[in-house]
Amino acid sequence: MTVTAQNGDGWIGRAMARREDAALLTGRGQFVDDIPAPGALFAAFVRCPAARQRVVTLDLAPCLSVPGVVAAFDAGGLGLTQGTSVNPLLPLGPVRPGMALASGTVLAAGEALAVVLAETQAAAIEGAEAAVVETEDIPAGDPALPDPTPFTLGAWQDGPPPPDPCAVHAVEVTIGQALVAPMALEPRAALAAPDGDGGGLTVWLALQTPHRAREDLARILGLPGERVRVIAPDVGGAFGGKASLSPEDIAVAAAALRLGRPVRWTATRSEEFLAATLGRGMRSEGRLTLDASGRMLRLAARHAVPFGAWTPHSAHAPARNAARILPGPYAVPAVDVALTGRSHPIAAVNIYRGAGRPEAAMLLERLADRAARAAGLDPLDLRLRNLRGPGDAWETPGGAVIDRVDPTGLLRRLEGAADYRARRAGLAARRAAGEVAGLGLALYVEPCGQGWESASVTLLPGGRFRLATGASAQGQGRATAFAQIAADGLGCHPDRIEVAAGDTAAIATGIGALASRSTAIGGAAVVAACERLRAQVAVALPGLQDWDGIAAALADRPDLTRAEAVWTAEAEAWAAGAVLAEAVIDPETGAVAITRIDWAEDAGRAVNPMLVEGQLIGGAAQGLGTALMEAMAHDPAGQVMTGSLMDYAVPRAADIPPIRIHACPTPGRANPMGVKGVGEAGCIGVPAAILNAVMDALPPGTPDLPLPLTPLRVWRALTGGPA
Ligand code: SMO
Repeated sequence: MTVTAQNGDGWIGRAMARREDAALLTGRGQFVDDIPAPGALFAAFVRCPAARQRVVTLDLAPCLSVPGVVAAFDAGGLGLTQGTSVNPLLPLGPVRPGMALASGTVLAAGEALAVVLAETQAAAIEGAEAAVVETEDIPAGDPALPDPTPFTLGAWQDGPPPPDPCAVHAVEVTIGQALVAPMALEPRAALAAPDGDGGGLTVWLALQTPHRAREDLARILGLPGERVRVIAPDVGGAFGGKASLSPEDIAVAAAALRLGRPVRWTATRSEEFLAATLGRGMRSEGRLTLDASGRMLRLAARHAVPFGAWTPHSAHAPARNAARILPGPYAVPAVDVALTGRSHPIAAVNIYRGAGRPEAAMLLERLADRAARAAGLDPLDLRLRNLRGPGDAWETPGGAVIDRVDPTGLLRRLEGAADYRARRAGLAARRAAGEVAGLGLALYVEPCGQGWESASVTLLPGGRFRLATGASAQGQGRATAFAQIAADGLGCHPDRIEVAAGDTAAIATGIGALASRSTAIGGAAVVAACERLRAQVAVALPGLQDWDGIAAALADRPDLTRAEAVWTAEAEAWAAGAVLAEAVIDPETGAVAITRIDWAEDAGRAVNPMLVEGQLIGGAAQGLGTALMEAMAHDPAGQVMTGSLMDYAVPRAADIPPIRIHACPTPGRANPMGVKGVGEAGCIGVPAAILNAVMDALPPGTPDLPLPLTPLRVWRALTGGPA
C-alpha cells in the first residue's frame, strides 16, 4: 500500500491504507451476508400492510405448508416481553421500545408482525407471503394511538430577556428538513448461531454498537451476558441507520435460540425503505435580532422533532444536539431554544450522520444570510462581525462547552483560498449575462463525542501486537488509523499490529462507531492502553527496548503482556469548518448544479490525512443529497411512497462537484493526541452552504424553501409559482 510521509515524526499524520481496510473496496470484505453458517435457516418477515392498524387476524398456518418452511412465529410465539433500550438524553415523551415483532396495535406500515424461517431464502419469502393478515384502520383520536399533540422535550434560555432595546433588525427563517433514509450500501443484516450446548448465542450484526447489542439481546432473551457474543464484522456504511439493534435483529436471535439452528436475514433494499430507521425531518423556526451595525443580539429557536413508530436507543440525540449547539460558532448575547416532539405513524426516526448538528447549522446559517441582507452587509462580513475567534471558549445555554476552534480564522482562510471577494463581485456580471447563480457560506461546529471507550493491547510472540478496540467500524478505515496510533504509542511499525474491532469477545466493554467520536475517544483509549503496556513492561524488564526480546522474555507472563484501558473524555472535542458552495440553476428546468465547493476545515491533528479526506468528501456527498434530492415521502395514510431507488434519489458521482479542502488543523484539548472528529462534518456544513447558495441565486424575497431543493421547487420559486 502507498505510504506517503506527511510530517515524518511518527506514524500519526501519514496517509496509508492497510490491507484489511482496502479489502472492503476490492470485494474481499467479510460482511454479515458473507459469513458462512452451514445449515442456517433464512428469515423473512410478515409486515403490516398499512399504518395505524389493529391486527384482527394473523394466521401463519399457510406459511408452514410452503415447502421448505420450518417455523413461523408471531409476537406471542416468540414470547418476548422486553424491547430495545432508550438513552434518556431528554425528557422522553411517549416511548415505544422496539419489540422483535409488533402485535395488537401497529403504528407504521411495514412493522414486522411475524418471522418465517425456511431452508432457503426463496422459501422464507414465499412463506411470509402466504401468511393471512387481516387488519382494520384505527381511527384518528383512538386512545390506542399515540397522542399526536406535540410534547415538550426541553427549553433553555440565557442572556437578557426580550425585547432587546437596541435591536433594529429582525429576521426569521423556517427550515423544513425532509425525512431521509440513511442509505448504507450494505443493508441491515443479522446472523445468529446457537452455541453447541444451546445455552448461548453468537450473533453477527451489521451494527455500530456491538457491546450495547449484546447487553440488549441478553436482557431481551433472558440470557447471561457472557452467553451472548456479538460480532460486527465488516460493515458497509451505517450513518446512524445501524446505530442500534433493530426489531428484526432480535427476532432473528430469538428464532435461532428457539429452533437451535443458525438463522440469517439480510434486508432487501425495499425493507430498508419500509422499516429501517429514518433521519432528519425536523422543522426549525428561528428569529434573530441585530443592532444597527449588524451585531447579533438575540436568537430564538424552535425545533419540532419527529418521532416514529418505536423509539430507537438514540432517538433523542438529534433533538439534543440541535438545541445544545446553538448559537454554534457565533457570539450571541441572548439565546432561547425550545424543543418539542411529536409522534408520527411512520418508521422509527433516529440519528443520521450529523444527528442534530446539521439542523443547528442550517438554522444559524440561513439566519446569518437573512441578517446580512437586512443589515446591508456582505454575508461574509456579517459573519466576521459575529463569529468567535481563536482562544475563545464558550458555554451554550444547552450546556455545550465549545473551545479550541477558530471560526473567524476558518472564514478568513476560506475567503482567501476560495477567492471569495472576486467571485462575489463577478456574480453581478454573470447574472447580467443571464446566469442564475449564487454563492452560499456556512460555518459549523461539530461536537465529537462524550463519555468513554475501551482498548486493549497484547504483546504476541515474535514482537507482534494484537490491538482490540470497543470502537467498532463501519468502513472508515478503523484498522489503519488505530494501527498508526498504536504504532506511535508502542514504538513499532504499524505492520506489527493487528486490529480487532466490533467483537464483544475481543474486549469486555465498548461503545462503538458513533457521533464522530471514534478517533477522539477510541483513539485516546488506544494511547492509554499502549502507555500502560509500556509501563508494566518497563517495570518488569528495565532497560529492555526491543519488542522481540521483550516478547521472548515475557513468553510465560500473560499478566504483563496485556494491558487494557477504559478512557473517559473529560471534555468534548470540537471540530469546525467554513464552507462556500456555488450553485448554478437552469432557469428552464429549475435543476440545481453545485459547481464548486471550497472548504476550510479544522478536524484537529489528522491521524491519517487520506482517511480524513475520505470522510469529508463522503459526508459532503451525503450532505449534497440531503440538500438537493433526498426525501422519504408518505401518503396521508402513512404508506411509504418512496420504496425503492427508482423513487428515492441519491447523489451519483456526476452530481458531486470539485471539492477543494483547505486543512486548518488546530489541536483539541479533549485527548492527549489533539485529535478531533470528522465523520459528520460534510453532512453539517455542506447542506447549509448549498441552501444558502440556491437562495442567493433566487430572486431576493424568495420565501424559505423546504428541503430538498428539487427542480420543481426551485423552478416555481424562479417563476413565481406556488412553492
Ligand atoms: S448519526 Mo452517528 O451514527 O452518531
